[in-house]
Amino acid sequence: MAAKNLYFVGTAGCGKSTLTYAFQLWMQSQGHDAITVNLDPGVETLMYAPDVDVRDWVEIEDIMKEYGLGPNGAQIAAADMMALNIKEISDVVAGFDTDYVLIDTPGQLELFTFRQSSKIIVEELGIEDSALAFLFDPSVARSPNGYVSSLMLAATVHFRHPVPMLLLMAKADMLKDDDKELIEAWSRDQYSLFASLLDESKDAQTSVSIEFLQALESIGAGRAVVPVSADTGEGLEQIYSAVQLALQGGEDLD
Ligand SMILES: Nc1nc2c(ncn2[C@@H]2O[C@H](COP(=O)(O)OP(=O)(O)OP(=O)(O)O)[C@@H](O)[C@H]2O)c(=O)[nH]1
Ligand SMILES: [Mg+2]
Repeated sequence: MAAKNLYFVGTAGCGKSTLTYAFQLWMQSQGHDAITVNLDPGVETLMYAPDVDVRDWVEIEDIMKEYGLGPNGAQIAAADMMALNIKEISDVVAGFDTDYVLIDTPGQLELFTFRQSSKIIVEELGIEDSALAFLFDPSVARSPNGYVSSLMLAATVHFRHPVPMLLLMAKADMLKDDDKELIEAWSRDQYSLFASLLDESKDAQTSVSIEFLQALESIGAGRAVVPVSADTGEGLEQIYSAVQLALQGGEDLD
């Protein structure tokens, strides 16, 4: 049986790397095999030792020096070089006997979203068995307008990578209970989100948010957002069941 690929995706600093590792530890504590793959060629320090590390093939520092590029240009070059090396990277990943491959993606979300190289990477690693975990950053998504922007971003990523996608509210431990309840209500029921948008001091952004929200609904992007925390372990089990459901019709690995 092919391993399942789960990509942790989201804006810079939203908690992708920490959650990738926390989820690996949780999987292992439940007796499931999971390896981690670092797809971020620019990361300087990681809090875990990835089983497969793209920096073994491509390193930002070297690219900057060799081609005289700045950090962003080098990221783009690195993404293309990763795609050129993806057969070899994918062979190394396939060499592990594991149920799950947890993939930590770069903070430059636009690279993963818009570059053709990332589509090549996802395909080569096995698109059939892949899912995305899109992380909302609570510092953005706790306001109604920020929540709608996060949904829009998630919808854009999903549009580019049409595989099952889970929406996660990262760092849920940082949210006050009241905020968490409100966000859960928004995620269950779009009318409560409409109500909160209208409650906020109404400005030009509010009407745009409402229009976008209506558009998102009509393309079916409204879905539950699961609160998760790498710190407390909240929601990790739900990530597992949601991926099982999405990729295996709900049977447990065991
Ligand atoms: N309180 C809390 N902090 C967290 C959690 N997850 C991550 N953090 C903190 O958020 C910061 C960023 O975490 P990272 O895991 O490096 O985020 P990232 O999305 O991988 O960052 P980039 O790869 O640079 O885009 C760090 O200071 C983490 O300690 C969490 O669940 N709760
Ligand atoms: Mg990271």
